[in-house]
Amino acid sequence: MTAPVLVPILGDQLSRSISSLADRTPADTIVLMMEVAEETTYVRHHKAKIALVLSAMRHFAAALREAGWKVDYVTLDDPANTGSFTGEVQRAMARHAPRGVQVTEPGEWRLARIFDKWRKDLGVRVRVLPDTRFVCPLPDFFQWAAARRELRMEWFYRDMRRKTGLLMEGDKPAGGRWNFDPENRGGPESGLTPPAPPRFEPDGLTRDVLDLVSDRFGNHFGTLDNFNWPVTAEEADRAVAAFLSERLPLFGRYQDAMVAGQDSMFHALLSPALNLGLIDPVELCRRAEAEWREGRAPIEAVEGFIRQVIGWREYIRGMYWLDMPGMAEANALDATRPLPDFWWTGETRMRCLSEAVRTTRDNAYAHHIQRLMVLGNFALLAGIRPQEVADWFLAVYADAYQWVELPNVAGMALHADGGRLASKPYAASGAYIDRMSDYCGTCAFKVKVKTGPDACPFNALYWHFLARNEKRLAGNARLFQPYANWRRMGADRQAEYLASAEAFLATLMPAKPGWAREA
Ligand code: FAD
Ligand code: DLZ
Repeated sequence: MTAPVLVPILGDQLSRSISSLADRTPADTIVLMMEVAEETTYVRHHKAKIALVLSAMRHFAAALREAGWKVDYVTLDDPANTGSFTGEVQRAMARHAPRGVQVTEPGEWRLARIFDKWRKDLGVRVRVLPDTRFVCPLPDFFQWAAARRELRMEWFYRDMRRKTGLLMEGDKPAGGRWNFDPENRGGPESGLTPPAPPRFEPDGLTRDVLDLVSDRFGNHFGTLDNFNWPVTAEEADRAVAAFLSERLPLFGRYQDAMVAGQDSMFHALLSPALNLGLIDPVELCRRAEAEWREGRAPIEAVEGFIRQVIGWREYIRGMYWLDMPGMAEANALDATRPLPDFWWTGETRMRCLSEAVRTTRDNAYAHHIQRLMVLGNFALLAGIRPQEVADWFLAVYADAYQWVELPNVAGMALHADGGRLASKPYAASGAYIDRMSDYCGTCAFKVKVKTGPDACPFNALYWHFLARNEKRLAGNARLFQPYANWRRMGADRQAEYLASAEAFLATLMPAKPGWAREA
């Protein structure tokens, strides 16, 4: 009998179509799946994120076995577990004496470097295959980027529409426009009650994992009480069906709206399953397109959704691999303030922020506008060090892997990349949050008050941010009007704003070390 090929499958490679298995047959393949301490703690992930990944891994292994594959599965509580991918691959090599190792490229830079070492050190041929679960192969993205001075998502997205044929009529965009964003800016309306997401009752495998996580990671951020993520492709399919029929029609209109206590609004809640590989993104978009073509959802909702998946998600991934490793260190605005304690405790009188931290703790989820315009906006205006913000985002969300988290944090939210990803910083005062949410009415701070101890801190922080970054940002054409307003307001008013912002910033308590990474 010929020696087998060892195929390690990582926790976010749970797709039956994964490239590392595509040319293999069960007869001479050993699939290796590894629960390892290094992955569970390289940042101290939210308990629900660890539970999701481990439960989905165990279900995937069971499905592979049922389909006839030999799966060597190392559990976290195996006494011989070395705690690292490299240690576990070496142990598996001793067990199976494979003739080669075949693996799909990883989603994070640090693991790509580890795979490079395997190529040198393992003593057998190591094939690293492209991850084909994206519309845009990385070499194509690099070529696209090399041909342009400005790397705007909009142009990339149109290419992805042409490539997939999604929402196309020949070479023209369906509905006559590429972009329906202007129709997608609805604020919260009173009495808005989005349908509850479907329930996924934990089965035996998930219950075992929940017990393991609460025993072993009880001191990590977050709760397991509301664990409700799909952990198999079948459950993810049910989540897709529920989204398409119940929430997609209003997804566009309320995409940017925030309502206290409504943690998911009309969002898809599909990013955890998409990023694990339980859903095929193009197939998902084809199903969304059918909702429009068959008259069940309006074009603005469907276009808005498809833009997120084949536009933003693909573009973000391309930017990550294009700009790493520099992206992890980028700090174009020289932001040095430590992350405030309330990002972990939720204890702040700012209602928008306490709501965003609460849903994050309860669900390992916050929707996009909470991440961008509440948390991200606060970190941008307050000048929090990007690496601390990135660690927080990587730790707390069920969908967070560095390839998708970091460009969103460093590029989109914090402008730490100097504007490579977003043509202007997403900076906003309290008025924006008031327009797009129902938070401000019962907030301890007053959104209409501009300065002083009762004023919404976003108001003065906004001008503080513009003032301290004037040399860097005043030349940005999209900030012409805000800077004109700043200059027109006169020295006394400017000084009031700056003093008010400084007084607020002085109240921020830095987070204790050890929340996101071992102290
Ligand atoms: P919906 O709003 O329903 O959108 C549908 C899908 O579009 C999502 O499932 C997601 O796959 C995709 N999508 C939408 N926007 C983006 C985007 N900007 N980047 C990539 N994909 C997008 N997304 C993650 O998957 N992981 C992260 O770690 C992550 N971190 C973020 C950090 C910040 C600071 C910001 C501003 C955004 C981040 N996002 C991240 C993007 C986005 O907020 C989430 O994808 C979205 O909230 C997931 O919820 P949903 O499935 O309900 O999405
Ligand atoms: C996120 C995560 C966690 C918490 N645990 C594991 C694990 O034990 N084993 C595993 O294979 N993968 C895990 N993952 C996902 C990896 O961290 C992920 O594959 C990399 O971050 C690359 O995106």
